[in-house]
Amino acid sequence: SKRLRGQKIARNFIIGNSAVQLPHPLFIDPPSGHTKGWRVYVRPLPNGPDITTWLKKVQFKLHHTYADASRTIESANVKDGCFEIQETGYGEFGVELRLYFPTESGEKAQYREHYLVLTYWGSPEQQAAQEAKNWIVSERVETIEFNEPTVDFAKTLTSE
Ligand code: SLL
Repeated sequence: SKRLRGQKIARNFIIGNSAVQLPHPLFIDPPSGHTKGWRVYVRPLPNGPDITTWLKKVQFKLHHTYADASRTIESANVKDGCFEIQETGYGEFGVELRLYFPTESGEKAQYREHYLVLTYWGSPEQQAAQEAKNWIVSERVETIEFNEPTVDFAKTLTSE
């Protein structure tokens, strides 16, 4: 469909991970040697608009030590509007994310990277709180820009 000449539409969302030290009730029977349970995700801002209207699929590429390193989540299958992979392991690495948009938007996939944080970080007080709760979170607000989107995709992007 027609494109919005000279216009740019930006959307914000979150890319991040949570992690726990194993053993942990959310991660049953981890393989031997796995000391961490984690989730890596793409999700809306707190109380922010749904992102599954414009984000159709996220491919997460994990470290090659994982048997099936490429994991894909479709918007039709997300829970709570959050594209997420859950795993266990022993070490940190950069997760490559490929974000896909509706076919009819004509937008190419966009790449992002998230380096997993599985160890306590920040001030001694922050680290003590993470250890006490056995809960680590590392996330950031990410911006995505669409240059001269189609009129229809622009509507999708800005509808809430
Ligand atoms: C490290 N440079 O050694 C990193 C590599 C790789 C993590 C971390 C695989 C688990 C599995 C896993 O945790 N890989 O074999 O399923 O710290």
